[in-house]
Amino acid sequence: MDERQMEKDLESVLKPKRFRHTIGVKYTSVCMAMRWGEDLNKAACAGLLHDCAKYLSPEQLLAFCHENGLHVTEAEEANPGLLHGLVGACFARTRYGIEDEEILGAITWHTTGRPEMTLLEKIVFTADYIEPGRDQAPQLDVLRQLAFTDLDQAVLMILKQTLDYLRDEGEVIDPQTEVTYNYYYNMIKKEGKI
Ligand code: DGI
Ligand code: FE
Ligand code: FE
Repeated sequence: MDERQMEKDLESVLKPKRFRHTIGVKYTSVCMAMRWGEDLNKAACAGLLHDCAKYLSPEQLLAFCHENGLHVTEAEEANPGLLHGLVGACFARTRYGIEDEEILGAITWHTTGRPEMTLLEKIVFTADYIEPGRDQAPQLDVLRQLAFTDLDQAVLMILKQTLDYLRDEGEVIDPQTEVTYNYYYNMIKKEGKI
C-alpha cells in the first residue's frame, strides 16, 4: 500500500482526533528524521502507522493476541491498551504490507520504549509525545527543543513524565517502561549529563 492509501485507510478506521494525531506524528517524525539523519520515508511510514490498532477495545486487543499466539505479559494482561503497539505492528505487516523490521520495531515499542532503541524507534517514541496536537504534558516547549538538540535526554524526560503521571494516577506500570527509564537514566548519567 502506498502512503496515500494508508492515510485513507487510517482515516476510515480511526476517530478524527486520533487521525489528526497520527498525521501530527508522521510530520514530526519526518522533521526529526531530517535533524538526526534517519530515512524520511521510514519515519513517515512508522509515524503514520504507529497507532493503527488504537481503534480496538482492550478486549479486542487481548483477543487478537490470544488468537494469533502473541505473548502477553502480566502488565499487558492488566492493561491491554498497552498492546496497541504490538498489534499495530502485526497490522502494519498484514494489512499495510510493511516488511521493514525497523518500521515494525518503531510501531511495536512506541508506548513503553525499550533499552537500546534504534534511531527510528527513538524518533517515533518522541514524536508521539511532542507532535503539535499534544497539549497536556508539562514543559512541552522544553521537550520540543530537546527533541532536536539531545534525543536521548528527550527520551528520558518523556519516560520520567510518563512514570510520574502513572504513579500519580495509581496506574499499573509496565516493567518495560521502568526498564527503559533505568537504561536511559544510567546511560545519560555515565555521560556525565545528569
Ligand atoms: O497511543 P497514544 O495515546 O498516542 O500514546 P502512547 O502509545 O504513548 O500511549 C499513551 C498511554 O500509555 C498513556 O496514557 C500512558 C500509557 N502508558 C505508557 N507507559 C505505560 C502506560 N500505561 C500503563 N498502564 N503502564 C505503562 O507502563
Ligand atoms: Fe500509541
Ligand atoms: Fe500515538
